[in-house]
Amino acid sequence: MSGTNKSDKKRVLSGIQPSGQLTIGNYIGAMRHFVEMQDEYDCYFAVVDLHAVTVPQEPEALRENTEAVAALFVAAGIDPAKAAIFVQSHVPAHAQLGWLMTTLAYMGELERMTQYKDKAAGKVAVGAGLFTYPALMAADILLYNAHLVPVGDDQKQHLELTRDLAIRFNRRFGETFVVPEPSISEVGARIMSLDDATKKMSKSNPNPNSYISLLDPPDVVRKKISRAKTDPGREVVYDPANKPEISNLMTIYAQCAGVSLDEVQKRFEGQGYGAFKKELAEVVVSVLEPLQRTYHDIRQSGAIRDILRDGAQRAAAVAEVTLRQAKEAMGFLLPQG
Ligand code: AQP
Repeated sequence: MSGTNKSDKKRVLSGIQPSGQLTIGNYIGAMRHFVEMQDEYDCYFAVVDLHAVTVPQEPEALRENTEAVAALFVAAGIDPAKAAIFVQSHVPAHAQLGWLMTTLAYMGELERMTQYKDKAAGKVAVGAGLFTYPALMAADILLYNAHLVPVGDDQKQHLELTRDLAIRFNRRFGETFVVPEPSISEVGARIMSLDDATKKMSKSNPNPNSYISLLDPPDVVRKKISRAKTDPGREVVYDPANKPEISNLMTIYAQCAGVSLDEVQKRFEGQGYGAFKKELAEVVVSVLEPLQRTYHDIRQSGAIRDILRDGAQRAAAVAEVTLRQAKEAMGFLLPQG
């Protein structure tokens, strides 16, 4: 198999788009799992800026968000000495293999992607990059021959397409890529909006009251949680079908406090939504405060650019080997030297 690990550790790859300020949904669904995996696996975590530009981005905001996401990786506990933290566009192999994957993906497959349908809905002009996004995401993963990809539930369909493309490539051109497995946790893989529990919490939602940003000051967190929509009644009971709003808030509590949903339910028995929301706000603040302190220290130190330079070098060393193997397998005449 190509791209075999230098170490015996299995590989992990995941990415987050710098398309806004990261939310507690990104943290619970993805980032905290990155931290848990970094000791056991050979990890590569990317700020996927090429994905972010599949919808319009303000240039200054994109630059700022790219550095902010990288700093949040570190603030959340990813150790750059263990995991390579890098910016996707700093490793040109992503765009190159992305193009090759676009040639393998079928229109019908891409048309079925629910994220594309959601993001394109109601838009007069939709960029072609939004449509081919899953082919680039497949390239991101396959370049590292990643065995595992920690993601939230919304990325499951893209992961299935990545597996299909890897299998298709291997059948057509010979064994080249590892077929990756998604790593999706049972609880917290889909945190919902604070104002509508039928919608996923998203950093690009124009209503800031719909999400808790990882950089929201404590008082903003308290205000957003006190205003979060709740279901009729007052019982703090986990019942996603009939009480989706309170069940979502209970999931956030459980994930931030490190307790089970059962424990949350028992703890707030007979207390009503008001008391629960007050404690929820404090639990969230207790996770965010230390993370924000580290974040501001890292930003002030200016260390992030060095971390990203080193991360890109480590990532490119792996990605370029795989890209070369894929191109060779497809019949490209490779440049000499
Ligand atoms: N609400 C969520 N609950 C759990 N996990 C989530 N993720 C995103 N939202 C939630 C996971 O976070 C990782 C990074 O996501 P992304 O930035 O690549 O794009 P996304 O999935 O489209 O996330 P957003 O916040 O909704 O971004 P925008 O608004 O730009 O589209 C992924 O693993 C994702 O599953």
